[in-house]
Formats: sequence, structure tokens, C-alpha cells
Amino acid sequence: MSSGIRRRSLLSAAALGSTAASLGLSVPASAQPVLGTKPSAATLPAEDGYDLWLRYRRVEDPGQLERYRAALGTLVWQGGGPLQQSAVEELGRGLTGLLGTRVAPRISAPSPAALVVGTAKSSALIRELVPAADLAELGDEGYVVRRVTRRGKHFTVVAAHADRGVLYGAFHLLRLVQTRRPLEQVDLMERPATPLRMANHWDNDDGSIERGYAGRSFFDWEKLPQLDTRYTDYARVLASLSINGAVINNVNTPADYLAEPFLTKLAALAGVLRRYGVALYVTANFAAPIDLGGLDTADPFDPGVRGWWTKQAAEIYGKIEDFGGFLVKANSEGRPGPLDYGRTHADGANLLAGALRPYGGIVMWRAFVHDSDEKWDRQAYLDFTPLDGKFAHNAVVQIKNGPIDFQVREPAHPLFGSLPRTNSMIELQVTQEYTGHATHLCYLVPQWKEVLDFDTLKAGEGSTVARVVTGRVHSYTHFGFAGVMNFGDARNWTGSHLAAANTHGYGRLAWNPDLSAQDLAAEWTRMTFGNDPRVVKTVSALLLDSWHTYEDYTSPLGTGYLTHPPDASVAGHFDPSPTTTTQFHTSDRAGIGYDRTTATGDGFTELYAPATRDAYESPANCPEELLLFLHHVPYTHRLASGTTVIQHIYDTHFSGAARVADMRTEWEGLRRRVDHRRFTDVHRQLGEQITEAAKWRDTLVAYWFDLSRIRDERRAWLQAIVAPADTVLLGGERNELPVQVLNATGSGLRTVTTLDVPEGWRSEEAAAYVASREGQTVKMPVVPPPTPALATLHARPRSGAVPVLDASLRSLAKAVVVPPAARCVHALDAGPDSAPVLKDYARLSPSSGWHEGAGFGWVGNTPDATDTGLFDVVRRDYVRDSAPAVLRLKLPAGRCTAHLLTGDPNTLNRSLIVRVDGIERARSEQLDGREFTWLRIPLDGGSSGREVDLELSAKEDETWHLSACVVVADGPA
Ligand code: GCV
Repeated sequence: MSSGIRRRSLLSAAALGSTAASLGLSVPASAQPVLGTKPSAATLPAEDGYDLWLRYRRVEDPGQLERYRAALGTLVWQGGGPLQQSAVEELGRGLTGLLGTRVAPRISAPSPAALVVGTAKSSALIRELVPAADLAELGDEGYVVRRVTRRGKHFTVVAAHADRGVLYGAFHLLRLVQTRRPLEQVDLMERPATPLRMANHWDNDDGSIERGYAGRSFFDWEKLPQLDTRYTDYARVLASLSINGAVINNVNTPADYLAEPFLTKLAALAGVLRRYGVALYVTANFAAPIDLGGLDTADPFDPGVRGWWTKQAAEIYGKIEDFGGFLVKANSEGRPGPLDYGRTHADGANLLAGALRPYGGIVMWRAFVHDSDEKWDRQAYLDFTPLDGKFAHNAVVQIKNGPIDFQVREPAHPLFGSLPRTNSMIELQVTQEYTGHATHLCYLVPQWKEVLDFDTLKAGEGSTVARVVTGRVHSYTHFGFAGVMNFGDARNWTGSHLAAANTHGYGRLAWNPDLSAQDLAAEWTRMTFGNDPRVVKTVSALLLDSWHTYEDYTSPLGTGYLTHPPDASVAGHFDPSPTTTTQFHTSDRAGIGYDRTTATGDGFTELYAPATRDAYESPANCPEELLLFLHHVPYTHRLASGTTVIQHIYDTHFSGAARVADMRTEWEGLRRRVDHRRFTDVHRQLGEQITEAAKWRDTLVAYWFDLSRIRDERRAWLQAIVAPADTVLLGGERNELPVQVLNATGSGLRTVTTLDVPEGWRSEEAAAYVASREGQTVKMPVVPPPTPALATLHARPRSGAVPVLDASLRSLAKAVVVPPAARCVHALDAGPDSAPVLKDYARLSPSSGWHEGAGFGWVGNTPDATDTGLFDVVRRDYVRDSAPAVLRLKLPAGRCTAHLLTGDPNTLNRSLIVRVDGIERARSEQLDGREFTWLRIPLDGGSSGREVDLELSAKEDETWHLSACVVVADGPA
């Protein structure tokens, strides 16, 4: 790839055509006559962020504006295909906004200067202005942007060999103006580093997005094939980054997308994307021959299966001639795959590749496979390296940047460079699953740069990841970048204005991985917030510092995986939860970190080139930021600075969290320099980040102090741990909640602990003496009201002016309140027969058929049951089913109320619908993992009692859950 090459072109004069041709472009509201004055900062018009970096606000500096207007005010286009037309439309829109005067295409250049766009094929003027040899070097996607002066006329030329190059060149020219670059000497030539530059969406057909934090999916499958302008704007945004492929559905996908009615919808979408050079791809479910085709196998060696894929590919290409191909997640996290039939990943990929080959389609086969936590770091390498050379030419193995799962810090994946005969591409996560969602500012370009710059050494020095995935180390036929997108239907696309910097950075790096994080941060800032030097400096600095800041207050020295449970639902991977992820950071009383060495650990280091392995093998020589990813060390292990690991953890958590407050102060300095609306949005977001950072700091500092009992040399504090944090309380009774108070000061303290409880609850404070570095458990009395409820209780210790780690999640109890069995008509704790039952409650399991003597039980279909082992005795287990089930209850005379508890300690829980006598009486909303809710249904036993049937069901294709059912007689009114 050659980028930014300076060239000189001397061309002879040419006769120019003269007829003006307008494409009828609309003029943005901002295209007002030039006023020649800088708009007052106080009057910056409010922006909602929808334009992202495609903001075409008028150039403020009058001199610069005049120069741009002179150079670009006349746009000459002599025709071309749809991609060129999109380029010209964008130039019309962009320049009209930027120059403050209407710019429309014409076919000749009467004025002394003009912007000329096109290909040699479609434009005589381009043929005259740009030597054919230059264009021949550009391939199908490259372009030149060049100033050519001839006979006193100045031409700014955007020229390419193919239409797509014109489109990308047009966006480049606009970027130059948006970032206020002088054009007098412009002479650049660009070609992409990789052919595959993919946007991967993890969007589901029900509108939800796996790991999406910007609202719901904007792919509206109900309305498609009906289109709306957002699809066009989406395609423009991708094209502005030169992204040329979009996988529009989640890697965890049903088979549906491969057949009608989806194909017609996909074809409509593909039509919009095509005009911007973006090919449409879908994720294929490997079991599709079974799920869609009605076959009894998906075995890649089965002729019927092969035939099915061949027929399916023909059908897809019949509707979408430029369909890109399939992305596949197979035999990973429960997905079907070739291993189910004793075949290999290569066998599976080749099956699909074979079906796509006649049409030029490709298969991107993910290497993200892990069966067990213990083998997670090595499994992809162990499964895929023996298959090197066995994948079809039109198959590409898609490899996550690191061996685990998009953690804050991981080494580069050992598969890079280890598959010399297998097309490989890199998968980066733009959506911030483990890096703070759309709440924390975490600019990931510096992280990606580190991975791209990592020298695998596998093919000698200089075989960096960037060179591997840009096909410069091995002779790959397909290679490139995939980015898991952070777009949703939020008006500003990414939920937070600042998160869009990651989208921009990803696309730009996919085009040219040599671009620097500094340049990209500044470029995005200029295009998004304008060119005020103070804004550029401040925002760039905020972006560039943010990953390290996030790392400091979350995951020190490569600890990784500290967010709550790995298989948690949509909201998962946000809060700290060190106690539930010990299998990854293996902290214990003696030390911290995961031993991945070959000498004493799991042997992961062995997967790297010898020099890297040797460095990784030694705590003294490995990169310090990966120390705890690679080694288990004592808390007193000294870092190069002389600081111990535990002190480093304390220091970075406090300084990192403090820096977030500084970040907001920095942002405040831009109050009048950024429009009020976006200023306020970002300000609010940074406020949330301050709170969240304190939560991370206090939770982790408290956790590691508790384990190590080593005091911070610089700080002292008190902390509380409620254990167990998930607890059952009996309503109307005196309960005792155990709270451990820990003293992280240098001397013994008299402490008093209080419990924050909701209104209507009672609690008393508890006093305890706690020795230095010791913990003392106090029993906090608490009396909730008798009605079933859910509540969060906060334990707050104090001792004079000693600071308290108050934001620690470990000082919270998440309680479920149930009435004592003695006060209930029915007190049923649901779950499998093997699970524990709350004292005095009756078990409601799949085997609880209706029994008159018991007064409750299933009639007809009996549900399944699950025990997660997580949470308290009531919430850990439940009965569940996708089919409806009828729970019959015997009611006494008079009115009573049934309370049904639903939720899941782990995963998303969609709905519980309760019908009585065919009428819907209650329905739960979608709940994230760990969330529960009580449904309340008034019932009437009549004058002599009766039996009532509660029909429990879920929405179509969903599963209902029931953790407990209590029925209490209503008291006198
Ligand atoms: C799409 C992690 C995420 C999952 C994701 C998976 C993958 O496990 O938490 O949500 O599934 O990676 O990349 O396939």
C-alpha cells in the first residue's frame, strides 16, 4: 500500500465541456451566504449527534473559506455508475455545507479552478489530468486526490481506476476540508491495506443487540423490505470509513436469515448498501440444513447437506447478486458445528465455502472457541493450527485480537502468524462489552494499535499482527478486519457521542493500520466537534488517555475478567464482580494472577515464538502490563518501579478514578466551544463514569484488601462486606444480616454500622471494635414489611473521620423478602427436586403433580427445572418451560393474593405471563440476568373456597421462569 505519496503532474491543456448538469441535490440548512464572521460560540446550534463525523458545517475562517470556495466551488463530473453518483451526491452535500454555497455537479469547468472527480473510463477530463499509469496502480478501491495546475487553471482532482475509489476519494477530500487541510499542494494516493473491512453486527431479529449499548437494532425486520433513510445514512457512514462489508446479524443466530421472508428483506437492504460499496453478508447457523431444510443432519460430509447449502446459495445469489458470504460461529458457546459430527472446523468452513465459490462469496469462520475456562486461552490455537492449509481458498479464519474475549488488556492472539497457509483476519470489538459499555469513555484505538504492532516473530522479525492480517507476511487470498459494531437505534448511533470515536478509529485503521492513535483521535474530534484548537487538544487528550484510565480503575496489570458472570445477559460485563470470576484472575490470600507459564502453569506461553515465550515465561521480563495475565505472584511482588503489586493496585485504582473527575473538569472547559446539547450529554456521561469508577475502585480495593490484608501505604479506610450479598429475608420478622466490617487503618477502631433500608423497614445500628487489618462480623437487625418485595440494602460502617469505601458493591445486599410459611395459604419454593428449599416452604418441582391433599400442583404439562447454584435458596433455582403449564391452587374462602417471583441469577429472562380463567392477569417485562420481579395477582376463594388454575406461559419462542409462588390471605380492608 502506498499512502500519501506526493506526485507532480504536468499535463497539456484540454478543451473542456461546458454544459452544467445538476443532480438536484438538496441544500443543507447550514448553506447560508458567507458572512465572513466566526459564529459566536454561545450560539452554536444544538446537535443531536446523528451526523457523527459527517458534519459539514461551514468553514469559519474567511480567508480559508475563500480558498476552499475558489478551489472546490465548481464540481465537474462527467458521469459514472451508481457509486460515483453517491460520491458526487456526498460531495454536493458536503461542500454545500462546508463552503456555505450551493455546489452542484456540472460536466465542464469554465472557471479558473474546479474540483474534478471520476475515473478514466467515465471522464475525458480525468484522462487528461491524471496519467493512466497512476490510475493503474490504484486497484479497485484506491484513489488519488491531487492538485493539478495547467495553463493557469487549478484543478483539484479526485480520480480512481474504479467507481468505488471515487467514492472513497470523495470522502477523503471532504475529510481534508473538515479538518481544514490546505489543498494547494495536495497530492496523495491511497489504497486500502486489506480487501476485507467488515462491520459485524450482533443484532437479533427481535430488535435486541447482544452487547449493544445504543438502544435497539435499527434493522427493522418487521418493516423491511420497506426502507427508510437511516439505512442510507448507515451506508454513507460505512463508506466514509471505506468499510466494504456488513454482517447484519448476530453470530449467535437462528437459521432464519437464509430463507424467505428474510431474503427479500435482505435484498432490499443490500440494494441500499450496494450504492455505497458495501456488500451484505449474513451469519449462518451451521444447523440450518436441519432447522430450515428439514434434514436430520448438518454433517458436512453428508451429500444431502452439501446439496442443501448449494441450493441455498443459489437462492441467495438469485436475490442478491453481490452477496458477500457467510460469517460462522461454530462449536462455540453452545452453537452447532462440524465437531458435532466428528468433523473439523475446516470441514465445516469448506462445506459453506464450496457452496459460495461459484458466486465469488467467502466464508469467515470464527476461531473464538472455548469449552472450558481452563483451556480457554489455548483452545483456538490447539484446534486451528493442526488444520493449517486445510481451509478452502475462499474461507478466512476470523481471530479475536486476544486469546480470551476482548478484555481490557490481553496479549495478541497466538494464532496470528501461526496459520501461514490459512487466510486470517482480525476481529476487534468496537462495542465496549468489557470496557464500560456506552457509559465509560474508553477509546480503544491505542489498544488495537498495540495488538497490530505486536511482532509475532513467527515468520521472522517484522511479522507483526498488522502485516499478517494485511496479507504481507503470508500469501493469503483473503484477509482483513472485522469490527463488532457499537451502533443501535439511538439518535447518535452509539449511545454516547464519544463512543463513536471507536467506530471511526476502527474503520480508519482497517483501511490503514499504520495511522496513529493521535492522528485518528484528532481527526475524529475535528470532524465531530470542530476545529477549535482547544477542543481538538482537550478531546484528543481525553480520548488518548481513556483506555489507560479505565484500565487503572478496573483491571490492573492484565488481571482481566473482573466483570460479573461471563455468561450473564445483556447488561452483563459492566459491574465489577471479582468474587464470581476467580477462575480467571485466581486471586487468593497469597497472591494474584493466572499462571500461564510453561514451567508451572497451563503452558499458554508455549504458543508464542521462542523469544516471546521466553519473555512471557518470566515475571521479571514479561511486559509489566501483562504480568497478572501471565503469572500468579505474591501481592508483595515488586514491579520495576519498586512498588509492590498490591500497592500498585491501590494506587492505580485511586488515581484512575480520580482522573475521571479531572476528565469532566477538562470537558467543562469546553462549555462554550461545543454546542450545548452535546456538551450536556457528554457532561452527564462523564458524571455517570465518575460514579461507576468509584464503584470499581471501592469494590476491587476492598476485595484485594480483604484477601491480602496488606495495608495501603498511602491511604487508610473502613470497608464493609455483606455476605451473603444475595439473601432471603422474612417479611414482618426480625432478620439478622451478617455484615463484616474491615479495618484497613493502622490501629484498632470502635465502629458503628448502619444499614440503609427502604421506607417502611426497620433496622438498628450495630457497634463493634475492629482491630487493625482485621474483620469483625456484626449482625444487623432488619425487619422488612410482610409483603413480598425485592430491595437493596447498603451497609455503612463509620468510625470518626476515617474514610469509608462506600461505593463498594460488596457493601450491598440484594434481598428478596418472602412471607414466613406460617402466614401463607401456600408457600412454594420452585426448582428441581435436588435443590434446597426455604425452611417451612413446600417444594414446587416438575414432579409436583396436582394433589388435592397438598392443595397445589401441575395439571397437564409439567415444566422443566433448573438449579443455577447462584444466589439464595429462593432465587437460585426455578421451574421453567417454553410451553404453557397450569399450576392449580386450592384457595380458602375469601380474598387472597398470589405473588409469583420470576427472574434468573444468570441470563436474560424474557417474560412470565399469568392467565386465570383464560384472562391475562400479570406479565413481567424483560429482565436482565440477576434481575427479579414479583408479579401480584388478586384472587377470590368465594364464600367456601375453590380451586384456581394459574396458566403460566411465555411469549412465542421464549421461556418462562418461576422461582417462588406464595399466596397470602388479604387482611380486613
Ligand atoms: C456473540 C463473548 C460475549 C458473547 C459473544 C461471544 C462471541 O462470550 O460475551 O456475547 O457472543 O463472546 O464473540 O461469540
